[in-house]
Amino acid sequence: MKIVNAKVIVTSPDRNFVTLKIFTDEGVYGIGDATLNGRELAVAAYLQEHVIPCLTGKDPLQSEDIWQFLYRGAYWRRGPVTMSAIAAVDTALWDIKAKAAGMPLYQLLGGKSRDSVMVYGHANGRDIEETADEVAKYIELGYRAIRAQRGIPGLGSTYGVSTDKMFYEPADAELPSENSWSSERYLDHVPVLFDRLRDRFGFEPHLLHDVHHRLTPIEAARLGKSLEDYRLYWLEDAVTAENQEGFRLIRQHTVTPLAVGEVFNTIWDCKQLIEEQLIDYIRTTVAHAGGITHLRRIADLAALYHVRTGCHGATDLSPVCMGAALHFDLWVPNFGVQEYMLHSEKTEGVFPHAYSFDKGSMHPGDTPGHGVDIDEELAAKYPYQRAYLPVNRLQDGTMWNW
Ligand code: GCO
Ligand code: MG
Repeated sequence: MKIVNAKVIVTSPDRNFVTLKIFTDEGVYGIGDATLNGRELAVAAYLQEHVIPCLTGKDPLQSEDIWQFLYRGAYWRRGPVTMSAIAAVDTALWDIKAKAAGMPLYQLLGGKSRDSVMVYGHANGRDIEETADEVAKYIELGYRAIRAQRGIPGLGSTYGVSTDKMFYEPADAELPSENSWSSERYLDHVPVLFDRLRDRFGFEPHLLHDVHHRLTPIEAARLGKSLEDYRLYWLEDAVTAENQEGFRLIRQHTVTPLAVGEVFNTIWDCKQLIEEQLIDYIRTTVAHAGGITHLRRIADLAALYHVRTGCHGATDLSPVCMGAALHFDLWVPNFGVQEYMLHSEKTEGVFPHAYSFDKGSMHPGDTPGHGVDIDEELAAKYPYQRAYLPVNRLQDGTMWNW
């Protein structure tokens, strides 16, 4: 089998997505997600100008060699743009391989390790009661794991709190909008939310919370400690993680489980975190961490150190990434949970898929490949729209982490 051609499809059915489609001489094609929120066209150009010319003529079944060729061969290693591009190629090649074998992708990874995949949804509200009512809705829908975020009094807007509850979309403006932040206010208000949620819902539902990189290690340690009684499933992105050692300090002070990694792109970004058992869940996913080939490598390292997976699954990961991630989740022995944010109806129309949701769990489906396709005619109706994630400032105007 030979790769004869590949193309990049940029479409914006309510939000931007970049999709790579690889064609073979046997008529089988594969697709991969290359979406990098707010930087979409950089990955599209990387693929178009620097990757696609190298693919023609290669055997698509040699996905490992192609991965190494693109990673080692670029000389310039790692980075979100490069790794998203490599991920898209890798996902498309696994799609081709599984289609050629006539099997769902999870069978090629080693078959299923569970019947279905537990997912968590996002409940958010401007205040405690609104968030609690949202949690109740998710419980009614059958979710067993729910992330809860609340607005913080005195702050105009807060990460994770949307106007349209079920479709949270942070890339909300043509140029970055500005949020304001106070760690002091936040630290005072979050424990009260979880106190209320445990009081109303008991300890049966798994509750999660995302700090979105806002705290320093000592502040995160304090938050983790003050949440211990509410037994969170995880506390996510408590601090920025360029400095992996920062987690050591948090770990020394709290038994609240820690998750991190949605912005990581390689095993090198989490090596120390995993080997020193500074985290409990690794959030890397297919589209941003080098595809199935590399994600599997991260998961295998994590398994040695009791770290479980919790793949990122926000709306800026396309259904192609979601489908591929669900195959990975169904197989991976050290699975924890999968994030699932609903895509809009328009997005669902552009990306027909075999995966399905039932009572808080998902299944990737059994069609050959990863089971997600792209309707190119429909995709063409939604041209790219520039959209940025917000930026964040402290109340005195200092730039902070969004
Ligand atoms: C999450 C994430 C997202 C990110 C988004 C950025 O936990 O789902 O934090 O909401 O903010 O993916 O592109
Ligand atoms: Mg997050």
